[in-house]
Amino acid sequence: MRIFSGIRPTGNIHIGNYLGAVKQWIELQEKNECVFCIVDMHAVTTPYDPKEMKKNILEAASIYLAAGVNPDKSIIFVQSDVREHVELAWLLGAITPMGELSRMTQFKEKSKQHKDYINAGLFNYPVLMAADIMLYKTQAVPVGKDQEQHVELTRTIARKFNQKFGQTFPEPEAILPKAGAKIMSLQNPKKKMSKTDESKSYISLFDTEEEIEKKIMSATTDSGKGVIYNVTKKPGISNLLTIYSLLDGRTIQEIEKEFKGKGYGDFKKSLAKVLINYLEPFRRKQKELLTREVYVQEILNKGKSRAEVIAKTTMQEVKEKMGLTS
Ligand code: AQP
Repeated sequence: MRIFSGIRPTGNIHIGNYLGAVKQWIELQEKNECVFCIVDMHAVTTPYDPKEMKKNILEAASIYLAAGVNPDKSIIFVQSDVREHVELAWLLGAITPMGELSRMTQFKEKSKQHKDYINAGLFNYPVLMAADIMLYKTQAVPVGKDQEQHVELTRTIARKFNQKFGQTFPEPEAILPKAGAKIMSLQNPKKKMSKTDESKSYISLFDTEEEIEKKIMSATTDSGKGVIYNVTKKPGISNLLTIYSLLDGRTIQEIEKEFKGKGYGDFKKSLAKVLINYLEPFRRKQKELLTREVYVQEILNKGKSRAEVIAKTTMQEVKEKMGLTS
């Protein structure tokens, strides 16, 4: 299968991004042809600092590598390096119904989050995402829950294109992890963990031991006692239990049993330890990779060349089918 997925270089990649998306990539790359993109053109649709962009892109690339993406197997590249993404997005925009775009939850949420930055790019971002996916004739897209609706829209766009211009694109499926598809904010467990939120609401893959401890100890918990999984009554503790179980490998029930009769404090201290140990190799590899900028850049250059071969072939076909000169 051809797989495509990406992350916006908008800052510190957190355990939500890891558990929702990246962790799946590592398993999928073993048996599939994977294309992993750093989607910088999506990052400009919400407030950002241009001076930070290059750093964030290199950091994202080093995170992919530190997490275990194998550049000899998978294609790793930067979206803006392959111009066909934008070209295809424009053409797909012409067959995307406005009504479908208006329904997108991410647009509504991000418009609320950035009230002074509601732009047409943010509204159109699902069309660019569809182009990212379709350019590689992708069959499956490993993502977190928040992106499921965009993959569904991509299927609609692919179907419309095929009906109008002849069979060209597969209708891609979203692959969601069984658990961890929506890790919630540490400060507000009713909201998803997000890298553009305040730093104490997420655990970055590269937080120091002290930062992890502080963030977990100050995470919002629920009234009452008992380390019990109940998303409706105890959303805070349930979110922490999900993270604990995914990193520690034990089931939620086993962890509940261990903390029976104990308080939130004991549970949080233990979770902080689990996180510190789990993330230690990331911190180490990331530190090393950040001193090897040339090596990381070479991987991105190679990825660009490999991605371009596929992208150019698809664009040629699309233009021919749409009656445009190529
Ligand atoms: N909280 C989450 N739980 C599980 N998966 C998540 N993802 C994001 N948040 C969670 C998944 O991570 C991948 C990359 O996401 P993105 O960088 O493209 O942007 P996003 O979905 O908007 O993620 P953030 O962290 O909330 O970033 P900002 O703050 O920049 O908007 C996707 O597969 C996503 O589903």
